[in-house]
Amino acid sequence: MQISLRDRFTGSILGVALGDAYGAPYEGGPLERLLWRSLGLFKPGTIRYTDDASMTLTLIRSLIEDQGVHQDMLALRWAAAARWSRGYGPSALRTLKRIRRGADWRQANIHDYKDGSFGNGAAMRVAPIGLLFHHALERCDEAAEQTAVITHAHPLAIEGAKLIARATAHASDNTPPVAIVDALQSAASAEPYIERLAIARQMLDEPVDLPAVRQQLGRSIVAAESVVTAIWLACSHMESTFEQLLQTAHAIGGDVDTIAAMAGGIWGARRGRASLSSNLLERLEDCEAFEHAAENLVALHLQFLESD
Ligand code: R7I
Ligand code: MG
Ligand code: MG
Repeated sequence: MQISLRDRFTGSILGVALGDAYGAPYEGGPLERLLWRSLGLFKPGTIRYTDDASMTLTLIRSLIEDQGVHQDMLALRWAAAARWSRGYGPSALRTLKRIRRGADWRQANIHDYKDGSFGNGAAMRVAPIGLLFHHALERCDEAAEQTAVITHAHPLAIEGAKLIARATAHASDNTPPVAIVDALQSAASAEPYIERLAIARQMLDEPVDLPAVRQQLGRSIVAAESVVTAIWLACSHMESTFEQLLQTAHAIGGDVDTIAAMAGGIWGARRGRASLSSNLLERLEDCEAFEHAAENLVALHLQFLESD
């Protein structure tokens, strides 16, 4: 079956939002879960998304408005949209608040950690870059880095964002799962990613072993301990339903919303919107906004293709 570009873009962005929203109630320890269960119930019948999908949506709107990555504008837009109630990473929220108060992102991003944060916050929001530049992987890398560094200057956070962007790009080109991991292994340069991608590649040939996934790939909010987990999750569930992917994300535990969001973006880019169930979509907060943004991203992609 032919899957259109529009179906792949909307599938990917809705995949991010669904993974995030349906993963959030399972994230972290008992206290975090309790807090999210009360925050997440703000509208009856609606599943609330968190920082992962919020920053993804703002990134798409910024790409459209600015006709590409404009770092200073993007920093201001992310800062303006940040709300603690969306469950931001602690340092990321402080960085965005500093930018909101007038600090330059080039200083704000190294205030808490001198080399910058190595959290997974840069990778969780990068799917739009993979879609927009899926025809030009070097530009994809460059744009992923430009978006990452605004809040996450650490090389491991940046490489994590590049890997998720590339994985999304390959998936949107209909690359089969094993070939996605092979391509990422050739692209990776930092040891933690090279090692984990080799393990993930091997795991694709074996039955799913969740304790091994948790131990060897990781499940934390640190980029190096969640990016490859998400890539494995998407690639090992490429022929499964989205609900099955979510179920495995819940069972892995840890940073569930983010692992499911990153995996959901990759899965949706290959499988397309038509493979997402309407049961899940019906309850997603702001579902139309994500879909509309993804459609605008298709138009920008086509515009870039024409001018190349
Ligand atoms: O990376 P970030 O935006 O967090 C994203 C996560 C996702 O799970 C979201 O769903 C949301 O829940 O948060 O936020 P940061 O605060 O930049 O980084 C996350 C955490 O990584 C920090 O709070 C630290 O615990 C850790 N961390 C570091 N620890 C020591 N040294 C990040 N960088 C460092 C570091 O340099
Ligand atoms: Mg989150
Ligand atoms: Mg998270």
